Amino acid sequence: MQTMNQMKQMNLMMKNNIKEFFNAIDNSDKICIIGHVAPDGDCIGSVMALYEFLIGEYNKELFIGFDGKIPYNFQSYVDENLILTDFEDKKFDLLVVLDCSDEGRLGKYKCLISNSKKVICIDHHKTNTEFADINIIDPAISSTGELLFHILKSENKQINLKIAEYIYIAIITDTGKFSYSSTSSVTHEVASELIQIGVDVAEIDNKIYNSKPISTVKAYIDCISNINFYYDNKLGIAKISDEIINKNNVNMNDIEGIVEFIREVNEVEISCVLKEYDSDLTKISLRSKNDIDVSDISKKFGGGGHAKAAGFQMNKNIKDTEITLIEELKEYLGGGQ
Ligand SMILES: [Mn+2]
Repeated sequence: MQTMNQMKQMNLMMKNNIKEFFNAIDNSDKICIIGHVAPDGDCIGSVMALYEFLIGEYNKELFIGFDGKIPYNFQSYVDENLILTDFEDKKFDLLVVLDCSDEGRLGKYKCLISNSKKVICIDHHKTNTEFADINIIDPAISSTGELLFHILKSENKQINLKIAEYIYIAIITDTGKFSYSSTSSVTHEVASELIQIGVDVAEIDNKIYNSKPISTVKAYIDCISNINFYYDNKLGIAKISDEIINKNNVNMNDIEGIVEFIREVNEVEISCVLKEYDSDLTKISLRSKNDIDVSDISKKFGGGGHAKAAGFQMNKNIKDTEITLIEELKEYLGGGQ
């Protein structure tokens, strides 16, 4: 586990990369900050925290990009007018990519890589491909938000309340409210500092977790009433079908927490949610409880992520994806039925 002491003894390469990051900011006029497709709490929190920091400390032309709808519970934290829409012909001095493991995860903003003089990636995915010019990557850290906190602190930068709130959102969402194994004592120390700065923990919890529209909850109920279990209940699979989405008039990314719900089952080792995007496109989210590394499984199919939370997509319909996945997981979950 990482301790504050180890963090203070940040390795030399990391230190140099952080220096280069701040030099690059100093030397740039037009800066764009983006995250990964289908933005989640860590992605949104990190992008907005860095945006707030830059707007407070520098006089730069700033842009932010999110590819995919901002989930309903994060909308109050993002001014949608700031989001870059016409970008194909835009050139930037600096592109900062946050919480994104590879170029493919940039979605429609992938072209910005070649349209920017310098690219910096700040990330904590162990599957990160180091695609940027400067890579500040630490897979031992709970979230990109926490990593950003350490980066700012290492250069004695001021963290104001807004930045603190965004970093706190990034941390709680990526650690499952401090419950995943990526949560370290340092993560708690960081949270402690953020609360000292003035973060209202209960207010953020209400906004992020206790604000579900009834339509989303009904879609959630439809999904969890059709979970299938395999391999002596070690594998649980739920499907978010097009039918469920349309019937309840919700967005795919608004239905949260199903993969975590399945993992609550005592015997479950791998929980899985299949999302039907098209008749030949299904996205797969995987979570593991103990020793199985689901990022290895995802990598086989061109995806990535963390040991206990990963994902990929398949060009198959949702039913065939389920069949393929059950077969694929046989080697991890063994015999039984
Ligand atoms: Mn993350």
